[in-house]
Amino acid sequence: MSSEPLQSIVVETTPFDDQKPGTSGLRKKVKVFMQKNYTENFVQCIFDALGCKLKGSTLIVGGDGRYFSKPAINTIIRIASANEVSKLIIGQLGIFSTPAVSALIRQHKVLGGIVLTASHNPGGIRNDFGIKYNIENGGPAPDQISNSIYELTKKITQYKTTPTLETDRLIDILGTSKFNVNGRDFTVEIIDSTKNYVALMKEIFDFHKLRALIRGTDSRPPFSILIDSMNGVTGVYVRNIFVEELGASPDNNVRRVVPLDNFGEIHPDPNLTYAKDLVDALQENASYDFGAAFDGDGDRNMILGKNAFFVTPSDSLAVLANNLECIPYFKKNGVHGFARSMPTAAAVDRVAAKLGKEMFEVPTGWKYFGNLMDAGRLSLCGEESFGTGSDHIREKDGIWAVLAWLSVIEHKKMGVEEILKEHWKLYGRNYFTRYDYEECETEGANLLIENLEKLLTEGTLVGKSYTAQGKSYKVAKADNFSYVDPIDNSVAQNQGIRILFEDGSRLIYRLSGTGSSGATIRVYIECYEKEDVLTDAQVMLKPLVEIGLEISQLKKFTQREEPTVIT
Ligand code: VG1
Ligand code: CO
Repeated sequence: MSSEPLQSIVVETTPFDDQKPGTSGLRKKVKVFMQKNYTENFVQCIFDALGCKLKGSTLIVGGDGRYFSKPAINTIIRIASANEVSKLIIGQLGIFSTPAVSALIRQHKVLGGIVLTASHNPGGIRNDFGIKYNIENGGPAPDQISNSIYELTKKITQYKTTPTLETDRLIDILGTSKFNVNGRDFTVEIIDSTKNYVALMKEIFDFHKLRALIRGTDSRPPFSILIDSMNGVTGVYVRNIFVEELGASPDNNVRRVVPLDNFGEIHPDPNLTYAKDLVDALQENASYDFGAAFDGDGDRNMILGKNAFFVTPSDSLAVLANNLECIPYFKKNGVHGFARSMPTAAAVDRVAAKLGKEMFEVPTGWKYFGNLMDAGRLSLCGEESFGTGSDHIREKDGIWAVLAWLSVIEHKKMGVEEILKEHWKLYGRNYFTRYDYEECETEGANLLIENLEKLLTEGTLVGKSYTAQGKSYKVAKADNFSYVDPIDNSVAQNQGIRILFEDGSRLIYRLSGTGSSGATIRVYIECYEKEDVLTDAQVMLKPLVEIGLEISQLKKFTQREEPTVIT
């Protein structure tokens, strides 16, 4: 390709005041990113935050292929070339799942990666886009780096770019292009989106056994699966892994496996509300033994059994923790500690206690797991928000979670529901539900949190009893969760209001940090039962839900009668 010398230029710009990264990167409406210099400013600030490490570095770039990905990648190429980055490794057509980016950063031992995604948020011209920076270990940038990026966005005055660098169709074709920018070499390598990731999964799992499970053997009928990519990026990985490698049927075992830049106008979030299609398919067709869905960028997963039997992510984590020995990766590397985010139900804690493993409780967001993994103290972790993963990478990993579940099923020769029932019998059951009130008025949502904080400072909650539907709960402790990282002692404060009851039940309130408009309030409700483990979760948690609404006065502050999503 073009080898004639190119010159970069400096472009004057002015700051935007809304470029604060949230729980996982900067997420805004596409229209916001399309504003003149908006994307350029943010990308330049990422580079400025990296300081002298940037010079001569290699970065991985790619994302879930949502609308605006291509122009954003072209902008990144031009700005990177002008900022003395020496090489970009980009997925063909800009496609990489979030777990695949994490894996590539680690495999190539590069400085980091830029992930273009707004994850489970809807895509398309009227919806969301996002940019996230991942560091050397493959994980999302820690708060300290995100904060310095944000500080820079507030005062940026110029960015550097190479406008004459021809990006037209550059990312469409596999191969390496070399440029000469300001007398330096700048390389763009376009690689296959799935190859490295598929190889990694083959190292971790026993594909022969999984293939036998899915295809069936002389002594065992095929285990019938239905994998739903929800038109997100996992489509390409699912076709490769489940159809080509594991022998699943492209017609009957997978669905929505062509990534679309607007996700077919659906909300690519694998939960009971937004993946209702999959739930219905499993309920209508009882021959399916297993169902799974992923979000837009492939880091979330939902696991269902026969007749759409639902596995809460908190239970999913606990079951995997209890059965890791059947996965070759853990046989080889051993199992160190476990961890969960604070709002995630504590089912895995019981497994950790029984197996004598270290257990960590971190704030919401995958970035808090990375240090523990790097220190060799954490092997498996999860979040209630459909995130499960291990120390094979530093992001949650939807496809990994499904392969892990299939490995457990293959090993135990049991179905999903049976496995859960056995687990509850052994450990008791943590009932969990989450109520989401999406896109509320920001003012009301803030007032709700302020009011709860007031109750905390007044100290009136502790010792108080609440009764609903004949059940009483006494408050043992109430606080705003803060976390000290055991490895680098960094502190994360105000991570969610917790009301902890004497019997171990919990109510948690926090505002979402991934939305792009209005405020989303999340209420997490959990209780534990040692004996009566087969009641429906919504029935079991009804009294606590009522109490949770009463304490927070949610209806008054939000004018909402019902949540938008119940999980
Ligand atoms: C949500 C989830 C959180 C998850 C985050 C990113 O954050 O609650 O557990 O880590 O999304 O997931 P929030 O701040 O909206 O509650 V993803 O798949 O959107 O990268
Ligand atoms: Co995601």
